[in-house]
Amino acid sequence: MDHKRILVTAALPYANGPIHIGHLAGCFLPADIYVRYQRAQKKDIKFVCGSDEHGVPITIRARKEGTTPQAVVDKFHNMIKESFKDMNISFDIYSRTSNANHHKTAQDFFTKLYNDGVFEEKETEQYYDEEAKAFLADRYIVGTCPVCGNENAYGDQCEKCGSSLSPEQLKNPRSALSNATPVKKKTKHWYFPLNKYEDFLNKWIVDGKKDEWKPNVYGQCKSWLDNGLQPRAMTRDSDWGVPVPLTDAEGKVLYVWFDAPIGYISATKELTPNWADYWQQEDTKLVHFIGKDNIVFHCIIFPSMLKAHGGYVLPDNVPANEFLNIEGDKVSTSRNWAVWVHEYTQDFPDQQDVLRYVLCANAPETKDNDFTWKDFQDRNNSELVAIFGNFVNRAFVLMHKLCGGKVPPLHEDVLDDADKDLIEAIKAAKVSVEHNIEHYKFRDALFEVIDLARKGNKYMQDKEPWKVVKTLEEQPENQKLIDNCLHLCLQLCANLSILVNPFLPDTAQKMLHMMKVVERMLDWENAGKLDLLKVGYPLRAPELLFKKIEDEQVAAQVEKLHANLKENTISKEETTNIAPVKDEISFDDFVKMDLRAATIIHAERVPKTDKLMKIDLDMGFEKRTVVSGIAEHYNAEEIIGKQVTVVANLAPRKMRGIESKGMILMAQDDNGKLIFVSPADKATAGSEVK
Ligand code: B3M
Ligand code: ZN
Repeated sequence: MDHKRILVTAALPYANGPIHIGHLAGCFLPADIYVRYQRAQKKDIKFVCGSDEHGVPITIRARKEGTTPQAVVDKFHNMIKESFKDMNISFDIYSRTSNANHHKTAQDFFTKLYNDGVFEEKETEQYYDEEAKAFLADRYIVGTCPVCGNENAYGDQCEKCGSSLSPEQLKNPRSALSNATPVKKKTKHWYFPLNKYEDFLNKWIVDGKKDEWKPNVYGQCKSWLDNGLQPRAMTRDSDWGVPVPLTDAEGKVLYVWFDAPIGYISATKELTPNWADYWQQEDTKLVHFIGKDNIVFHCIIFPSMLKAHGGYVLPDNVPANEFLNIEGDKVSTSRNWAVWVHEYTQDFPDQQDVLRYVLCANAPETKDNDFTWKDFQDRNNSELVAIFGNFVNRAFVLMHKLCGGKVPPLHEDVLDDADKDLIEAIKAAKVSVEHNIEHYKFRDALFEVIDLARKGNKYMQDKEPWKVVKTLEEQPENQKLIDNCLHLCLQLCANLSILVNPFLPDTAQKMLHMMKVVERMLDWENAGKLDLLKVGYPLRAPELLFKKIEDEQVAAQVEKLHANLKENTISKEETTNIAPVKDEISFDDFVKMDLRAATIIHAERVPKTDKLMKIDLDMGFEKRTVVSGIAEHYNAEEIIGKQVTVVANLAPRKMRGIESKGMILMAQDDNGKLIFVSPADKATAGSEVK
């Protein structure tokens, strides 16, 4: 379909901490590149975002710091907004979900669904902390695991043995907020029947989007749909959030993942009185830029909400990036292993474009990627400085030296193959940059831009106008060769400024200044043209576009990362996660346990459960099936082939009708993710672990 207007959203960051470069690389930078490109294409486009200011982590943080949730979100909202501005992320609006407009918009949305009878009302008993005066979400109840005796199991799962639990199964439950023993209390909630939207989603995604959407996005959707959807509560017991707009709903707020995506609508409303055009006209192209952990919310839940409401457009695409690691390690905010944007802009003032360049060149578009300071330095020094900056600088210096500071003419009569090839390269670059950006391939697009600059360097190097000038006394007609070389190099500079503008906006502005041309030249329709700078037009002296980054600068950054790492200062919440050492056992007890190396040969989620995965193992001497509580942490496909350690002589147990023979050993990383205890090198399946 031909779209008349585009609405771009970037995932609303939680206002319970500052943003780091992983956030930028995940969705804000790609969204900004896309939007800047479409603006240059003169498209009717809006770019909306804002802070996500609700949810349990914000209330927990406030409680810990002895302050209010509002104070927490005020602080981080402003900080995040500043970071985006510093990095030239060009939102048309950066709003926030604690404001009145959003509360009303979200409540109206809920009310419409309520009045249409969409929700299912259910009363259940839930644990309540009388000291903290709060209902306890699963993660805030701890107790003894009925399966393995771990005293610090969570209300939804025992991370020791992997059992999937409900809070009722815990022995000696206690509140993670106050340590008090919680009591059971009845509570009513409103559930959105996702199961009723399976047909709609299958038609829309599986039949409609599989070739357009990125494979990671489509794959996740498919596996959710294959496993079957279940009703989800869209309300919570809390005093922080958007109040549920019903008379019998005191102390209840909308679930944060119900209200947050509606935040895109509220922000558009705040931005323009024509907001409805962008949300309710079929010829709008809606694009959600997100990180991979948000796929289900943007592709399954929010579209179902929009469908249930009626009258809204659905996303045309949901380009989700994978994660960016730092120096080989996963970003962890609790360990402070991150490069914070507000610190970068302080340490590298006026070098926003360098970070934008590196994050785009190294974007986790198809797989997790790694940011290292060494790579940051290399890309700056050997690509931005040595290729792009060097080319532009030489073109300007030589034009001043050999052509009197003005754009020289082009002499058609002496055009040679090298000249013609360069002209073709300029035209081809426009086409491929455009194609790649339209298909959300920002890395490839950026490589095309750098490659064009590289071609410019090579062309100039081959033409050697600084040598030709020495022949002029004997062959004055050679001035034509010099003119042609610099004429084309300058037209190439003009083209580079247009092509680089979506990626490195500050650099494009500097180039405009040097060329003494107006902003309008950056219109995309000018890309590929060879008459952008008029013959005889005087240009300014060059200014340096990029400067070298020194070894000491990156060494200081690496040092800072390690110095700030909270490896040894274990926070209170982390100590509660670490179980005390159990009673001593004898060696004889130990050898009773039969541990074996095994290889995962097949895995699938157990339908209608969130956590259970059915795993087939090659044990060397036999094949067997084990049920493990890891489905929240892994996709079935990604674990096939992995080697694991298995307790082979554990008495079999039935889980959801499946006989589980043995247990796969798991540890936990800093983010609470379960990770396999795998042999470090390839082990023979079935070999004993001792
Ligand atoms: N607040 C951000 C996150 O998961 C979450 C996105 C909301 S988008 C509507 O990091
Ligand atoms: Zn357990």
